[in-house]
Amino acid sequence: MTIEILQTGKLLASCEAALAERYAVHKLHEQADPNAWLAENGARILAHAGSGVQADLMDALPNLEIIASFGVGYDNIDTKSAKARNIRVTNTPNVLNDAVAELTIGMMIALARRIPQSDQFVRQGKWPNANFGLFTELTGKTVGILGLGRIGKEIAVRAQAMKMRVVYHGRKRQPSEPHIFYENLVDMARDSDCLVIIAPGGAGTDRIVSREVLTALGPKGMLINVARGTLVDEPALLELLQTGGLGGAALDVFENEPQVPEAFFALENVVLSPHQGSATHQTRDAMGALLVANLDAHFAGEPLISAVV
Ligand code: NAP
Ligand code: 8YV
Repeated sequence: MTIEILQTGKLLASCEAALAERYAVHKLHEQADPNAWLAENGARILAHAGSGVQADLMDALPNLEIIASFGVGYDNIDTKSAKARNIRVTNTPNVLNDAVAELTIGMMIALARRIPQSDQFVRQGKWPNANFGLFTELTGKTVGILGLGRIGKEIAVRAQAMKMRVVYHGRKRQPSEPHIFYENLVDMARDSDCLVIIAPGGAGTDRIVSREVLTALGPKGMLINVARGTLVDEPALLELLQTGGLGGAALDVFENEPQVPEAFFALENVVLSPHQGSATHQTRDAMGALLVANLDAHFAGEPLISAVV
């Protein structure tokens, strides 16, 4: 019997090809009337591949067994509802650690040295008439990592290689880690030159980087967010960047992606990126392969490789 699975959005081509080889794949986003399609066919669907599954979709798929998510963060999946319905949920951890850590370091240097702005300076023919200016060096600075998890640890290694001091905040101290632990995020921000956000999104971290945290980071402080926009009080961030209360920000993620408040575009002290943390061929292929491997394991009756529920 061919197993029928559902996509609700486009996936990476290599991932879609691998799914199509193994399963009968239905694409809800290509249906003229998705609700009518669900009413007629929803009961045949055993798996969802992609991301962003809420309780109403689970209700429309009464025989759903597994949600295989593309990405490590699963804040856009209602895991509580999934658990209540005995639906398994998998994600794609670890295979993206290096790519995200690389982008984080890249954005941190880009912000400190104003690399995007200097590129524009040269392209716009301004160099013959002016010097671009002097900026900040990361060597010897302290980076506070909010979320010293799988990716956070890879960022720490790279920051140390750049002769930075690493400190961290999380819900608990990690005794095997050599870095100083801060129980209080405001205190860590006050003692840090750069604050890197790499903790999960969701209710537990909503606006955890508050106005108070940003103010503690201060007029010379740099915020680097590669986690989720929801972790930051975005209006406060914007205001502090505009008024000099915060030194700068490098942002890969935003509260309402892909919409970015236009006021950011006018600021010289920001570096913006369209959620590119894991966006390399190598990493995205590995994420797709892990998504498929989780589905294969499930339908073979084997243990899941990376289950969150
Ligand atoms: P992880 O291994 O689970 O690490 C998460 C870290 O956050 C842990 O150290 C955890 O420490 C800390 N944390 C969790 N809840 C917290 C809270 N309420 N307050 C403070 N710290 C908390 O996750 P990961 O694989 O490194 O991924 C982290 C996140 O990065 C993902 O969830 C995703 O949202 C984001 N991400 C973004 C991109 C991108 O493209 N920009 C790519 C991949 C991932 P404690 O348990 O000690 O609190
Ligand atoms: C996205 C990410 O999932 O893994 C995560 O949590 O944020 C990213 O890797 C990826 O951009 C696919 O949408």
